[in-house]
Amino acid sequence: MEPITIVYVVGTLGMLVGIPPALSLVGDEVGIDFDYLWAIPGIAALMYLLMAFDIGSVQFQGYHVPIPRYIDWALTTPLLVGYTAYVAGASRSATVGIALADFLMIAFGAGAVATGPPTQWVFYGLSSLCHIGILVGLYGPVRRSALNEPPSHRRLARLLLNYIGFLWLAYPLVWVFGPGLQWVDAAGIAVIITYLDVTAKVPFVYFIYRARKNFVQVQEAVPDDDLSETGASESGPAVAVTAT
Ligand code: RET
Repeated sequence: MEPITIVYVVGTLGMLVGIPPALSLVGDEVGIDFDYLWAIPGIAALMYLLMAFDIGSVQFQGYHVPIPRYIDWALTTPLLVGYTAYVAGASRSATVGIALADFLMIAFGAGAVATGPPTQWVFYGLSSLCHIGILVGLYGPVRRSALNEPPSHRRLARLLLNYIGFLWLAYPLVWVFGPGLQWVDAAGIAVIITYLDVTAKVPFVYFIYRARKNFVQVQEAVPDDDLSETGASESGPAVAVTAT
């Protein structure tokens, strides 16, 4: 088995870890809808499996590029930023706008990887502008709307926001030394990206899973008060509503 195959198998297994906690939130009456959270590790697991079998990879400028990686990013990174904005209580338009900017970032990134210099750097610049737009959106309107949320929501929103804000900075950097300048070969890049992808997705799902009880109390019971520290978390939404 080639080393790169092992890397992608490990990536697949890593993503699988995120699926059960996300699935457990489907249909939960938690006042906030996490029904599609499973798609983040789910789509990634599938795409990593394809990469493990080297399905859908192409050579661009003599560089090995797995197309499933870009399909994964195009579908799941809008979900990551979209859910972050949603948890922060951002408006629908802000949430959709930031998810759209994210999709464009990946689309331009695909353009960058498919072309050679100098065009690739134009696409790289456009993609980076979208990335900056996402960061401005997250640290501007999204963070501001989180301030109006109950403390437990606000804490989770801030965690997700900073997690995305910092971790994602690695991607454009890695790209420069990989497909961009080709100083690091595709196998080396595969290791780094797999590590980053699993780190970007699985803990993200877990942070939400870990905070799930807060949503029941805050949404259903006392909207303006933080009861997350009272420990009355086992009652569930129906009881909480009757108690109101
Ligand atoms: C590219 C290259 C062009 C410039 C920029 C990029 C940014 C990519 C990002 C990807 C994030 C991926 C994640 C995957 C999770 O599994 C396309 C690399 C700005 C930010 C979080």
